[in-house]
Amino acid sequence: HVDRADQSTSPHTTAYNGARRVLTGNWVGASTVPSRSLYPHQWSWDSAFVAIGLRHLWPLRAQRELETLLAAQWQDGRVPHIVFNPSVPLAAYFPSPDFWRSSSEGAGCGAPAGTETSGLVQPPVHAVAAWLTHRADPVASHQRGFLRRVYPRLVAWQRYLTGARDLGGHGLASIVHPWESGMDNSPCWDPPLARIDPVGSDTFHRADLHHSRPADRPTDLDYGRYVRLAENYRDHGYLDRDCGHPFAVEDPAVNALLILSEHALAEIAGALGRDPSDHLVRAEELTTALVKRLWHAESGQFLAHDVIADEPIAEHSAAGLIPLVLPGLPEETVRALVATATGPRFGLGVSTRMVPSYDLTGHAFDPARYWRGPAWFNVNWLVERGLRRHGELALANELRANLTRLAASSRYAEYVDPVTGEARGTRDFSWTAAVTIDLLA
Ligand code: 2M8
Repeated sequence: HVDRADQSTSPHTTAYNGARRVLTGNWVGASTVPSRSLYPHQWSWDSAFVAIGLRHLWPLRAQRELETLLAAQWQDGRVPHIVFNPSVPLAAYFPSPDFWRSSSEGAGCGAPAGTETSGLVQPPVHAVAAWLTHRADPVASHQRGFLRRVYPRLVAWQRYLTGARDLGGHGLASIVHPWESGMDNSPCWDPPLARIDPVGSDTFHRADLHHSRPADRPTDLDYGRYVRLAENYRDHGYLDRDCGHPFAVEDPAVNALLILSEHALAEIAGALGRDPSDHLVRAEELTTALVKRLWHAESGQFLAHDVIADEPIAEHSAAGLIPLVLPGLPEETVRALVATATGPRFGLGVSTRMVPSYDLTGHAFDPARYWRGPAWFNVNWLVERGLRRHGELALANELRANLTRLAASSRYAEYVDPVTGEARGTRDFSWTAAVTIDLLA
């Protein structure tokens, strides 16, 4: 810990204080919005990253963030990707609650009756966030029974993913919509999305374009396909077994975070005096499946697998580097991932300041457009942890310095140009602030 009193004007202090201001401003009473303008509800994996930052400032608020999200969990175990705030006007975000109609259409899956949510999920970072939040103030956590209350919910969430969502039959979780990856318009989804007939762009109204430059966002054609897939899921009651998912992909980042969360559940079980071995066995089995199914030695990284076409998706995105965050990977896999991160596709420490979301040399690379090239702060926080875990300290330190500097200079941008660091998307973005706090604390 750095003595902040002695460093009142240092860039470190400025970045930390700015990040605290963002998290203060985006707190809405029982949770945090990703952005006051663009995303005025609660998002699932955003809240996990937010808790990881909040725990350094207000540990009870971090617990509350996760509890609010988990209170909207469905009885089948899914943690919805958006929990809607009923006081926000419907027109503020598309698709709004009247599109998802979770409390009625999702009733067969045990969607809550009193809260409106989406029917999709997002990457499972929650057990990791819960464990880190507990560790920030174990006494207060224990007094409130935090772990005891969240543990069964987190277990049910993980089991939903390894159960109903094992659509490929190899033990890995599948996503059924690009929004579930959190990396909405990644070029990885172009091949499986090409099979989806888009709805007309005159049938919906995008609220995002009121708050962000169209060149920084997905296209109307992307949205036409997102809407088609979400409608299909809803119209089948969000039942995975009935819906004949037209889009099903095993994503390396989602599965790596699932495994990391299983390790966190082992820690939580241990802290609760329970036997952690079931979680450790599952983590090991999932790691074996991940490497067997998604590792591509010739690419030097993991690739997503299209479950419907039953083939790997030959696009290189940062999702394929995120398994670096895991313990228990084969040593040659770790070495190859570091070589890929620092090689021509991602340029870390050479041509980029942060890992781009997509291959710099790829045909679809665009340094401005959302998940098709810009660098994202949560992704880079995961890469930083992975580099540090595997002893790449110089690279990790450089990435940490770049990340915290760019967060402040971009006014906590949603994403930045990976080469120039120019701010993109919205500003005062919660997870950008949260991971900055975590790296500076
Ligand atoms: C973005 O996704 C939402 C849909 O969920 C959107 O574009 O409207 C993604 O960047 C996603 O990863 C993120 O969780 C969400 C809120 O920050 O925004």
